[in-house]
Amino acid sequence: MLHEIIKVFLPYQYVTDVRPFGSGHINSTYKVELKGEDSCYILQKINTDVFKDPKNIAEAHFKLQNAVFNTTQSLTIAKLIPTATRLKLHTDTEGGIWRMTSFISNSYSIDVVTEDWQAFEAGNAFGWFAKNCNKLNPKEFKESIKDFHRLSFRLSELKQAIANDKVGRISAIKDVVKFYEDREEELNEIEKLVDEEKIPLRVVHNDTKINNLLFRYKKAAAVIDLDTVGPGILYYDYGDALRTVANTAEEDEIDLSKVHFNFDAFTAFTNGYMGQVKTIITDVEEKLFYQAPILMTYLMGIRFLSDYLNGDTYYKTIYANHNLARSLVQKTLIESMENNKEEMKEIISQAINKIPVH
Ligand code: ADP
Ligand code: GN1
Ligand code: MG
Repeated sequence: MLHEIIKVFLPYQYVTDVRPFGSGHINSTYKVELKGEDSCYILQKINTDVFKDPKNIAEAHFKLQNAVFNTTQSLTIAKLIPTATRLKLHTDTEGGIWRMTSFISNSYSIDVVTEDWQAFEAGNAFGWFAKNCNKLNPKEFKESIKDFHRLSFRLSELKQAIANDKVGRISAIKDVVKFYEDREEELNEIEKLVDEEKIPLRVVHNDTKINNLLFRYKKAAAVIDLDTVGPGILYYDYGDALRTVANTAEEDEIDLSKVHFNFDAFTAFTNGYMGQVKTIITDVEEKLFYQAPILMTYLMGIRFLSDYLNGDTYYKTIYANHNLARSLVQKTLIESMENNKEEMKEIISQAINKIPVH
């Protein structure tokens, strides 16, 4: 089956290896190697339970690679490779939707930041992505998942999951639910400002976890996983990235004593990110960046929890309590971040107002 699909994109090449690749939670990803070619490819089956309109995703990807990221720069995005008949996507006989992208050569992804340069590079790369997307009109993009980062929507999903308690998991995790419920009120400021249009809507990535970035040697090389690119605000990308960049442990670490907010990684990421975006951010935006890491960690924490209560239908899981483990890591990270708010504000302000040294 996989070989037949590869042929649709690369009819004349001889495949020497195709194997599952990476640790994404949504799509099915394979690395494809070919005889006599140095360059490899990434083949992905798009998760159409999650992405209802894959055509829109492919169109947005194409727009980005043609309109924004079409020049040779040290950083890049993975390019969409059309089928031999010039289609952006292939539909197999069972209705599965496939796409191919160029494999970023000599690249690797990481799940946990262990050195400050990785955090700086991540900030610089996601900031670079945001700055380049500043030329695009968010009205010309559609959200690939409706209300993706809308807190009130995610809270309503959690409430529904609690009420349904489909698989009988709620009684054992009342304290976790309470932790999240206790913070609902104070975190809705950003959504209000977005609705009042005080924070500008832009074209952003919307899924900036650290393994959606590829490194080559000791440099960031490419921003990948463009499925969610579309309307959003800078806080989503800045905050969601720090959720993984400034976590000392894996997203699903069982030993919660290993989970801490890594302030050095936070500082390095912020310096890299703000170095890129400081020329585009507004005064109102500048003020609340410090809330973004907590907001986005919270949002992912409740999404994992909802999926746990719903019986693990959204994210890939490999054991029964996997989503709960992920949610507990987010909870622990939030507690650790909450103790650092004032210092975070200060570092952000310094990074934005730093005068470049020539
Ligand atoms: P998901 O939506 O499931 O997270 P991704 O597009 O992020 O899927 O791909 C999963 C993983 O595959 C990435 O974290 C990365 O390690 C690897 N990967 C994806 N695209 C490429 C690419 N073009 N070049 C090299 N590696 C890639
Ligand atoms: C998913 O696709 P992936 O694994 O890069 C999810 C993100 C979550 C992340 C949590 C489309 O990202 O929103 O933050 O898992 N993507 C989608 O690890 O839901
Ligand atoms: Mg991914």
